[in-house]
Amino acid sequence: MAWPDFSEGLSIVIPTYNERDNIEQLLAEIASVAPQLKRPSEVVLVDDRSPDGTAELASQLGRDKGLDVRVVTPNGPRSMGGAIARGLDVCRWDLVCVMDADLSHPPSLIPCLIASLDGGDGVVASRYVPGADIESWPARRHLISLGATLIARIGLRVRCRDPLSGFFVFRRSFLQSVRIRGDGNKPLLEILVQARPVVSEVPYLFRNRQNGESKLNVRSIGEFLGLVVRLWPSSRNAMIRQETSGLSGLDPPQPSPNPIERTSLLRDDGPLEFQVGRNRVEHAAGHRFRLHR
Ligand SMILES: Nc1nc2c(ncn2[C@@H]2O[C@H](COP(=O)(O)OP(=O)(O)OP(=O)(O)O)[C@@H](O)[C@H]2O)c(=O)[nH]1
Ligand SMILES: [Mg+2]
Repeated sequence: MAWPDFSEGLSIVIPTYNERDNIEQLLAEIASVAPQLKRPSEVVLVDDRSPDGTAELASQLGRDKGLDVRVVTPNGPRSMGGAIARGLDVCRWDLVCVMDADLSHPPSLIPCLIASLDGGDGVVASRYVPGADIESWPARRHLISLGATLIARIGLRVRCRDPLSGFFVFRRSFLQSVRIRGDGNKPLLEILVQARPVVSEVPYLFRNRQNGESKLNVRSIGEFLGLVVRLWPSSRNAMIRQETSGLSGLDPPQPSPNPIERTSLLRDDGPLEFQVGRNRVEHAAGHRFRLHR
């Protein structure tokens, strides 16, 4: 299957905890991109009882903006990864996009992510492919992210360049073979290691959060390392399976095919929907896409 059918809807799964200061802009941006999706869509906001009233505000804003916003409030301990796993369980459509609420992930990229699915298993919005950039991260944050990314790529032999991205598109039917636990808060890594999907990566401009507090702390780093240890046997087993089936599982990590190199994405009324500038990519919102080989 190439381009997903327009009669098929999209579920956008967003974990939230104390995102009151970001939720209005986020939902406004999703509402403004909705016409380009040309398909029904719902927002599944999985909120761990944020004390700042994120969930109530999101429900209200959904009604005001005519967006289908469903707030899910899990029981149990607060967990970003657990919230995403729960969202994937309860969403209505097969096609799902997972993203953060802190405006680091631009909703204007969603149409391009869906277009890039193009017969693959998933699409990752990537900070580490040519054309991508990260805005206003302190050096320490860069170091932590790069270190964790290298641990995941080399230790677990995943080929995706940004396996810790929180912004990605998959089909839930493809994910049925994966048990996403959400421990370590990196569900994409769980998918990449356990299902070995074919994914494309789309570059984007990651913006550091402007409002609200980061939930990244020393404990998150420990939980991530725990996840790597848990996934390690699966990564070895997957490699052995690939070896015995004649595939080159022991190759060093390779970049995933970049959809911009692999296909050309054309706007109906003009050239590429990306403007790739000096080491950064701006996504031009408000255009219709069609896929061209
Ligand atoms: N439901 C739920 N959502 C969470 C939890 N922790 C974080 N989130 C949400 O997960 C998304 C990512 O969280 P962030 O705090 O931005 O973590 P990060 O993106 O790894 O780190 P920074 O962007 O550097 O702050 C945001 O939408 C948060 O609101 C949680 O315990 N439960
Ligand atoms: Mg964030």
